[in-house]
Amino acid sequence: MENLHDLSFPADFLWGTATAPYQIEGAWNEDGKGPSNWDWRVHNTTYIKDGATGDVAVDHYHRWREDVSLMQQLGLTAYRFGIAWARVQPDGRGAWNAKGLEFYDRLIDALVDAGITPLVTLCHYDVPQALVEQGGWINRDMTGWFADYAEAMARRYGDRVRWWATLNEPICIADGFVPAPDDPHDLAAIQHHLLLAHGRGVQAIRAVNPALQVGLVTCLWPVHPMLGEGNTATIAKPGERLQFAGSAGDTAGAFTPADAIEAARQADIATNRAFLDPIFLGRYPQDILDAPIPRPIRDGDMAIIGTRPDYMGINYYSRIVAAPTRQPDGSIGWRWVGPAERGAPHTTMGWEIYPEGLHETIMMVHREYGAPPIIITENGIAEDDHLDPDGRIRDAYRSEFIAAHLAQISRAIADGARVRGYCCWTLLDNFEWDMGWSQRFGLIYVDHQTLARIVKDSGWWYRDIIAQVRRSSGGSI
Ligand code: IFM
Repeated sequence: MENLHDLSFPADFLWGTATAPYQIEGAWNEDGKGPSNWDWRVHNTTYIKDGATGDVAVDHYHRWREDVSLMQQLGLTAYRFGIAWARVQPDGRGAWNAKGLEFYDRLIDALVDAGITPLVTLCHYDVPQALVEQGGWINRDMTGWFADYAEAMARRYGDRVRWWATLNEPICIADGFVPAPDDPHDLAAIQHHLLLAHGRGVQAIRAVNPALQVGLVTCLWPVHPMLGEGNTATIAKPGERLQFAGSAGDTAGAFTPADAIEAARQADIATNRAFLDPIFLGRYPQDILDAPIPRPIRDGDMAIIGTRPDYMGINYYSRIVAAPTRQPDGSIGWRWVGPAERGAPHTTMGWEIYPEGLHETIMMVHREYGAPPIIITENGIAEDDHLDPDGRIRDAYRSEFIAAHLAQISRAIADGARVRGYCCWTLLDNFEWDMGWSQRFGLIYVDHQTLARIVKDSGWWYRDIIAQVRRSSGGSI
């Protein structure tokens, strides 16, 4: 376990957990909620492991009081959750659903009463299915519908909610679009419209109240190039990620170090810079502008997209190790070399455990995008948790994972980064999208049959860490 005694966090640091509405709420068709794209996906496709659905999920819609009470027991000072657009506006346009709006009123009031700062995400993948039937994110009008929804939410809840995020992980929203677009122009449109919706959402919320803090949440990965295969593979070290120790003339297989560096550069653009450059610099990376399929950019779009956010929400889970591949036309492409292939430690999601990458990612955003305030909006680990006969879940690996990542955040703060909070993914074991119920990420164990909640050892450990930091003046542990 990381020695946490040397770590230091600001006294007002937000200590939270994060969830997403589809993954926890259930009540998919109750109290006037409209169907969402995820309701459609789970009921009409075979993508989901074991045919699982979020129809009931972990029943947070009915058990929210118990869940807020658990947050209090953990001593959380923040809670990041999402609004299900189809619950508050069943068709995504027009009439609002009073019962849905009141559900979030009650939840927010309970959080505020408990001294827990709410952080709201407007779209964590799910949108009203009625809008998908009009093209969804392929349709440019979606950006206006989203801005109207963002404005209405800020009007309704902005008196109690200061922290807002427009979208969660636009890269995943685009990838998960169902049915997958046949026409690559549609994919380019989805990607552009998501960013435009973000920019219009920021402007709409700011117009309601400029004091509200609005950001985008994306998953970021440091990318490290890899050359060679098996035992002879070399991964360029963090901080030297555009260089290999060997001479530029070294080769491994058919590729040169320059090829590996090019592969990593491409992966970095596709996963990180495709989002960071537009929102902070107001322009797409040149590779995207030069791509054979153009994004449908109209005059004025980039200024809207580049409306500077108040903070950056970073979801950090792992790094990408990218190896070069040869494209049919002979040019270099890239492939993700997973940790199992490299014999590196990884979680049940198949993601490498690589805490140092969080420091690298934070510092990259800090240095290259004008030092924005940062919230770590997700970070966590899925493992095979077991409920022991004595009723405990002994998940020391989860505490170790979180401790190692907190150490990297503290290091980044010491290096000047403006990190304002940490939301562990996730509060409760929940519905992990296409992987159904197979992954347990929670600080709280959920019995899939009874939906009973049991705080894992890591949950109590997190409570103790939060308490220690908050007790000590200046935030040192
Ligand atoms: O469960 C997801 C979450 O919805 C978005 N970020 C990654 C998590 C783990 O896969």
